[in-house]
Amino acid sequence: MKNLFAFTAALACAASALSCGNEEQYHVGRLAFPEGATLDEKVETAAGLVPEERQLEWQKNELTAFLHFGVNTFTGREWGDGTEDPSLFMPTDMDCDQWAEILSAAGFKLAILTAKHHDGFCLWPSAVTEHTVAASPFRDGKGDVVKEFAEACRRHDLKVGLYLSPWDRNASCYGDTPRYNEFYIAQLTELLTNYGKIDEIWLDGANGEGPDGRKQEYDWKAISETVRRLQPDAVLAVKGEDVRWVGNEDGLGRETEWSATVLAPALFNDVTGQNEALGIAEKAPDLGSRAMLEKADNLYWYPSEVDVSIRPGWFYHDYEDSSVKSLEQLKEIYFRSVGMNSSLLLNVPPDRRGRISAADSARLTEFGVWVRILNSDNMISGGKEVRLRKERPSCEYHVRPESRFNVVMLQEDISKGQRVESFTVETFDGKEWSEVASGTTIGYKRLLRIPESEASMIRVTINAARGDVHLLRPGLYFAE
Ligand code: FUL
Repeated sequence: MKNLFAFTAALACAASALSCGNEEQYHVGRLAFPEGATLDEKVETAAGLVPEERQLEWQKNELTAFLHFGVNTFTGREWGDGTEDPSLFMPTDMDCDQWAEILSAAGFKLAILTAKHHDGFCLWPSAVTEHTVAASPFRDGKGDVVKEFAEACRRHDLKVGLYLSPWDRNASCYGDTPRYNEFYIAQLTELLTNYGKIDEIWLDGANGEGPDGRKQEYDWKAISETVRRLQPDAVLAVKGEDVRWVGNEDGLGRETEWSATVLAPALFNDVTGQNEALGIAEKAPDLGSRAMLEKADNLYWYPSEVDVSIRPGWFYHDYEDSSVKSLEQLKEIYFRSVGMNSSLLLNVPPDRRGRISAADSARLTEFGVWVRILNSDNMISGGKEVRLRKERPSCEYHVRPESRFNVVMLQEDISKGQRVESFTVETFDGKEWSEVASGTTIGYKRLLRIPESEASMIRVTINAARGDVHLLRPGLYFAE
């Protein structure tokens, strides 16, 4: 097995527009700072932290859909208590192709289904519990929602993700630590073995006590090893070590969002206790500044995912049909997630028929059209990836004549790390340069909304960075 903290690869820096003489030191996934390192040394080391291949692929998805579906859909609750009768689960007209078709057409690349929520009811016929679809009237007890979902996703070019709640309010072994861990790994194994390629496993953080107040200690190491063994390309989210919960459920990313963070995923925190030592959790406003690097011993590539529901609740409730988020709200969420170095995980819960409701489907279609138009016409002419060094930290790009734009898109090549700490964007109108935007981090993607502008050139200047900056060709777009 790869040594967790010492997997350092010295890779030649990739081709860039500017000369590229030096080699850069890369650390894949995580690193430990050398003992006694000064802040400057830590900053330099941090610049070389790069994502695992699976994290890099995940980041490119940008739009992921969440599908909360289960007994709560039929009880009207958000958290079931595990005593629900499986016969409640009775979608009258379930059609996973309808879900996948709508999501794919709206530009989503991955969809995550709640295979099991906190109530413990399994949407597949798990062999280790009777609390499953097999005990429901759905398809005469022969149904398997996970199977139908996975197959439909593949028919519509969507990657497949599954939510398997660690907290289980039905399992009698919950809280009996070794027994429940075995039970949970058995369920995970079923999901990772019987449904083809899985791209994301979502390990929710909510949990309460088991019967008689017993507290469950999860075996994150065994969970992670099971996923690595059975689905090496899948990312593990939230309690997993590949993808981080942004810290709220409102669709709000951070202005300053580091993918190289001092927040240790549960698996590694169990070993280092770094989060307690630093006094941080997922909600902390600062997870990666120099001040945090100074205090930390370890750094993790742990990019942010922004989860939010298209409705007030995570599960479908018909009384919320008139509270579906407006297109304006979804645009705002897009800029605050995809536009702030995060991935958007938008929940669209199927209704009691087992279909995406008309209201949600209409809104998703509008949103998808808006996203497509926004990204369709880059008004920069020419230009390519550049490596910006300290001595020459800016680059200029020509703008297509007679272009009107109000969004600037910046991207670092994160396969070479996340380094920008402060930047400025200026436009040139033929006579003078004017600043139109500025910010702190860029990372995988930064979208900056600016007043509607015209220009013959734009200039991006890096005011502070942790090393040479690998900037991809920027974008200028017009958002309706
Ligand atoms: C939370 C859960 O408790 C909610 O029910 C929902 O699944 C959300 C995405 O995560 O922690």
